[in-house]
Amino acid sequence: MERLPVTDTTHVLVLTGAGISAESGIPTFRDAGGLWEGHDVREVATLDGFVRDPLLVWRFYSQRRAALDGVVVNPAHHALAALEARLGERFLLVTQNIDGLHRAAGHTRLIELHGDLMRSRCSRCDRPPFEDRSVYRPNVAPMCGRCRAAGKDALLRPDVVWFGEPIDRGHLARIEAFVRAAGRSLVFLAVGTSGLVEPAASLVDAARTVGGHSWLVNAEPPANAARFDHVVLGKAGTTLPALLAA
Ligand code: BV8
Repeated sequence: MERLPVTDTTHVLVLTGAGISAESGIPTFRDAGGLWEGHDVREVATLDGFVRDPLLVWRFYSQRRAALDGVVVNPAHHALAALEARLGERFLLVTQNIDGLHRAAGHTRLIELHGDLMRSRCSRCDRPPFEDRSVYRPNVAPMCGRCRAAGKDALLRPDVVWFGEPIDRGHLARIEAFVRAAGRSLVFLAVGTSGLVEPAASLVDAARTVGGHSWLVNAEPPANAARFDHVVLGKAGTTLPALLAA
């Protein structure tokens, strides 16, 4: 079994997608066939979709909150947390997942690029996003209490990044700074992602630009496999612990 080439100067940037949580029992987007109640997920996970049918979108996110009940981290999450403990500031984890499992595994050097399923925010006022683990009843779309107190009606929304919405610029700047500082000592490792969603899918190109090496661990070859120097096909729960063994 190959080992990720980690020396005492290597900087490791990791990108994870739904595949790393699959062995914790969370269906990936592809497994679900990309549909939700007959709708294309990319329709449901958009602001337009939310404006058009907030109850449908809240059913989608409430069901995913309910499905997290009892879900635990798997060996792939633990292997990445051990790597962060080993590398410290020479490690950065970027996840597309909103399931919170990397935080549960103990990561502190973590960027949740697409937000957090267990956080909500007002769709109208600027109150800060807040923890919200509520599984709302199918015919209830939650409203903002602060707006109501001001005599206004405003829906709460999940604090996630929908298709067509911008990624937090601070997140992108932090990733860029890490890649630039690492330069040729960078190893980029993508795990469990189909490489279809931007801008996450292009991180591999940023790694190549600075002369870094790129690795992919995935159950099957994804769309952007050809952009990686090394592709390790297999389940993350078994492949990653071996690849990252000290
Ligand atoms: C933006 C929300 C600009 C929360 C998500 C350039 C080209 C083309 C399109 C675009 C582009 N730039 C922007 C776009 C549009 C769009 C986009 O990328 N569209 C795609 C579909 C073509 N991107 C955006 O809209 C982004 N915003 O760029 O803004 C902008 C700038 C200024 C002003 C306005 C706008 C925002 C993208 C974020 C979308 N939100 N999530 C939620 O509900 O989750 S993305 C959502 O889908 C997930 O978060 C996740 O990221 C994605 C699914 O991808 P994966 O995680 O890869 O999961 P998937 O199921 O697809 O694959 C799993 C893989 O794991 C598979 O390969 C499988 O084989 C593997 N696997 C399975 N089991 C295992 C395994 N591997 C290992 N072990 C296993 N056991």
